[in-house]
Amino acid sequence: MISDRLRNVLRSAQSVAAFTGAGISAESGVPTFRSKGGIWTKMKPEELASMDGFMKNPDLVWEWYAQRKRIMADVQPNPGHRALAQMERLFPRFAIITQNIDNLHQRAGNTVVHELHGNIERNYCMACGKRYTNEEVLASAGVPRCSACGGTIRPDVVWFGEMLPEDAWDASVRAAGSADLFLSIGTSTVVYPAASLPTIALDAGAMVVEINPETTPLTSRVDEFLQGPAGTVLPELYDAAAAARKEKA
Ligand code: BJW
Ligand code: ZN
Repeated sequence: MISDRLRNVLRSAQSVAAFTGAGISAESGVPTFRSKGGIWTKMKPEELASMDGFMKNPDLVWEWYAQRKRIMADVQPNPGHRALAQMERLFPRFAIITQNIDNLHQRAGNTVVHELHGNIERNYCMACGKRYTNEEVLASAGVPRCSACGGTIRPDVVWFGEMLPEDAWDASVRAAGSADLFLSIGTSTVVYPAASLPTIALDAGAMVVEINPETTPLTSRVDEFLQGPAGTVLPELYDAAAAARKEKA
């Protein structure tokens, strides 16, 4: 399953970037967006994950986030997340670039995590910017109101039409552009600008490996496609990396 070429790159790589999407958390019990049975087979993305959607139907959008906040607070990192945390210790530079908002990489032990689409544990007032914890906003039913100014509170996530956080984006572009090995894991690679990161890595000469049970628009351009669930493939990749780097030492 692991080619000689990949084994050689695992042995020599100084810098690794792992780009993750909803698929890596699927085996923890967090629903994906676009897979079979995913959230958006039932609802249009713009109706839930956009400012327009929130303005038109605040109760529906807030209830969707409240439900996902509860799910994400209860789930645990899976073997895929844990393998990436172990891999961080094998390479001089190792960055997670995640589109996920669920904190599971941090909870698995990764220390360099660039969050492109925000974080489900944070919330802020759209009028005055005051920050709120999930405990505070989930205490009462319905869309929460700011205690300081009465404004509407929203989750600190990136909706369609909104800019990505500049620091996380800049750090992700640097990590993709300087990686010897770039892993694209559990993402459909259809949401931009995040989906341009594998191309940045390819153009800069990285070996790009995709890990997904299904093909995506990226698949035909990667150096290797490891087809399967992240929770199975990533522990195998970690074992191969640990063995290769032990040989080297
Ligand atoms: C497994 C598995 C297992 C299952 N193991 N794998 C250029 C071209 C076209 C459009 C645009 C463009 N540039 C910008 C746009 C517009 C838009 C966009 O990209 N639209 C396209 C969809 C058409 N982008 C934006 O609006 C972005 N902002 C922006 O561009 O700002 C500049 C700007 C400002 C103003 C005007 C114009 C431009 C913002 C995008 C924000 C995305 N936000 C969301 C919601 C976050 C909060 C929340 O969670 O509620 O982010 S949308 C949603 O999609 C979420 C995800 O992070 C993101 C990506 O989804 P992901 O992670 O790939 O999940 P899935 O479900 O799609 O795929 C799961 C995969 O896992 C599948 O492949 C499965 O097979 C696999 N899988 N089991 C491994 N066990
Ligand atoms: Zn306020």
